Amino acid sequence: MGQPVESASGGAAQPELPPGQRLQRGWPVTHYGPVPKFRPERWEFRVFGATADGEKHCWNHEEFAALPYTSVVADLHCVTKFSMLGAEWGGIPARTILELAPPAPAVTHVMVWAEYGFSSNLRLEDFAAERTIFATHKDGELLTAEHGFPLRLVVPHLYAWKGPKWVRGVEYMTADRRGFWEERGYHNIGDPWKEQRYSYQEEPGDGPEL
Ligand SMILES: Nc1nc2c(c(=O)[nH]1)N[C@H]1C(S)=C(S)[C@@H](COP(=O)(O)O)O[C@H]1N2
Ligand SMILES: [Mo]
Repeated sequence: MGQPVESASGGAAQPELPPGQRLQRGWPVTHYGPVPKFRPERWEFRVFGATADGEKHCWNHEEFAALPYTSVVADLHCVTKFSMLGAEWGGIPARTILELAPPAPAVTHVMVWAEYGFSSNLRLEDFAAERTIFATHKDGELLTAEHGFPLRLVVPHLYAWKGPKWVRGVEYMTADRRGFWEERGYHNIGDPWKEQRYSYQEEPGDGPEL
């Protein structure tokens, strides 16, 4: 679901699953480290780094939850080779954040930060993609703690590690820098359709020196 029927080059129909992936029934929990406890009074979502106005932008939980809500149907592809198809993610599009807290013109990448210092870097174009969404819900229900409550990023066209669970903020960057898994052997870009799993597959220009 959510994948084009024809490939960009025209012609062959695209399979539902990216190469090397298998369909998973149910929804496994995959992450590094413990599940953080949500403390609403301490929670805030921060946009910082190279913002257009040079200021930090913060929302508390109530303010963030009041932002315009939408939904996106998207698949989740874990680099460990399972895929979950056709989930409906509800939440706030990344584009809304870009509009409310615009980046400076020099921004090329973002670092998405989560609880316990987990992070993932994205090219600005991937973050700004129409279907990139900060999800609060899946299939109409609030996310559970282990799946990222109160907020996780979903980047439908990239491997799932590019979408941190328990997100707390976004750093606008004027140069690329590797996030948690990108420093630990995973590919800097992570396109599942190109099977960009590991950093040793990177080509010049795909990411900063390791
Ligand atoms: N904060 C945080 N987010 C994370 C991870 C993590 O280790 N920490 N793992 C990622 C990986 S590798 C995957 S496959 C998905 C899994 O999401 P799920 O547990 O909801 O299936 O979360 C991603 N988000
Ligand atoms: Mo994963």
